[in-house]
Amino acid sequence: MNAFGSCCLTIAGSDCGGNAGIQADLRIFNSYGVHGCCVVTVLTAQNPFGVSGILPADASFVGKELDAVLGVYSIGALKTGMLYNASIICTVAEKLKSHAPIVKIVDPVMVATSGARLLEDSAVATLESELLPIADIVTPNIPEAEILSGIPITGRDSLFEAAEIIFDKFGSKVVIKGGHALNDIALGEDTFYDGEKFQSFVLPPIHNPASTHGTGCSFSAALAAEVVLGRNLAEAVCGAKRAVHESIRNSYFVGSSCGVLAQIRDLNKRNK
Ligand code: PXL
Repeated sequence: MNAFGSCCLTIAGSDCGGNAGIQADLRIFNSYGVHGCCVVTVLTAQNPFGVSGILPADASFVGKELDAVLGVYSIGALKTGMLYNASIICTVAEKLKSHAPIVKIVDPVMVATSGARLLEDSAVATLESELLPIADIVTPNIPEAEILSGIPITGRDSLFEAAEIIFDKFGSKVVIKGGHALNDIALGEDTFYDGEKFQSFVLPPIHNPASTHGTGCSFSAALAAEVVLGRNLAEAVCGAKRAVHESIRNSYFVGSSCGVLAQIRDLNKRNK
């Protein structure tokens, strides 16, 4: 940490329901006691049952937001979430290229749990060619890992192979989030590959949580906060997993059938 202290940046979409996107990210940064800057890429109209509208910002405006924060705030780590289209991805990648010391976590957000497309089909190639090569770590779920690696994941062997392919293709470390049980992979088992070895992280399953919407966003935001607090990537994956697990375990209802992840106080203290 430098003399000014470090903060985190999220480059992501807004979820008006407050479950996912920048709202989830800022909630997590706050839980860690870390200041969060937020570059908004798109507005979404949504609730836990579906996305009814998507309004992307002009890529040039996303560039202005980035110019306003990069170099002024002491950003130690950033995460990208919903980027939606190729021009926003190109702008983000171009601006970040000259900020090599910032640890870059790319959450390759493609499809919402509800099935809504959060990345245009045509933008997947741009994500691969422009942004992933400058990522320090990429955090796909299993369907996203299948797309990035180009192979189907049916169990542990193919999961490990997909992680290796992603590392070899983009040169970034990988954590594949296992939100679903799959043959010999446990429910919620996360797999971290740093180019040399695999580490699996498993916590006890949580039955009937009030909500899991926003857990992917929360995980990558927690990774950024853990990194800014001085943890290496393997420690950060472990800490972020525990943080998200606690949020799910304490999730609660704020409307009829409308669950939200819990805000956990003092995650930084818990992880010391
Ligand atoms: O969980 C992926 C995600 C990311 N960002 C935004 C979202 C979602 C899922 O709905 O709405 C803004």
